[in-house]
Amino acid sequence: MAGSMERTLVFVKPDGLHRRLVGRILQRFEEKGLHLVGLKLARLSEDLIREHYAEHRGKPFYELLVRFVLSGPVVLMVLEGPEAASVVRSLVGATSGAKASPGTIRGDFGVSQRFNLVHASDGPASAEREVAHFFAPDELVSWRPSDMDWLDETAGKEPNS
Ligand code: FUP
Repeated sequence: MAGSMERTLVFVKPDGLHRRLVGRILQRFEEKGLHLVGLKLARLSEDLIREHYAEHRGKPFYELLVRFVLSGPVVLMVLEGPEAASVVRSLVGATSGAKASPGTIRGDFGVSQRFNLVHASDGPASAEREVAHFFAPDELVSWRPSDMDWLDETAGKEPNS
């Protein structure tokens, strides 16, 4: 049984598209063992973005953040795997690229706090909310990668069984 399987939301922000880093960012998640169950290119509406960042409303960076994310297209994805939300957050790294550890996406590809390439849900509860915020149910595709038995010991059978 794959009891710990989760889904989480990621979007590559406009800086990631302008810098042509979408493929390399997605590759990090795939290499780790997560798989796509949703993927789309979109220009987000202002309402959607303001609601998404509602917890930051009133902070000094809020308007600049909204303007930045509205400034170009984004690539949204839903990734599935064991403990997907925390696995993705550790691959993404700290908020500011200048402080993010080398080896993380933000740590390897940037030095900015605002232009930090990706948004990733910060836990299973926000992941569930954010997946529903950005994807309709019929945009998600459930499937099981053929190597899943080797990625998650809770998912498959014992060797040689
Ligand atoms: P994170 O969860 O790492 O994406 O970061 P937060 O939810 O704390 O912040 C959301 C976004 O606001 C960040 F991705 C970048 C932006 N931000 C700023 O521009 N300045 C700040 O001081 C803090 C956050």
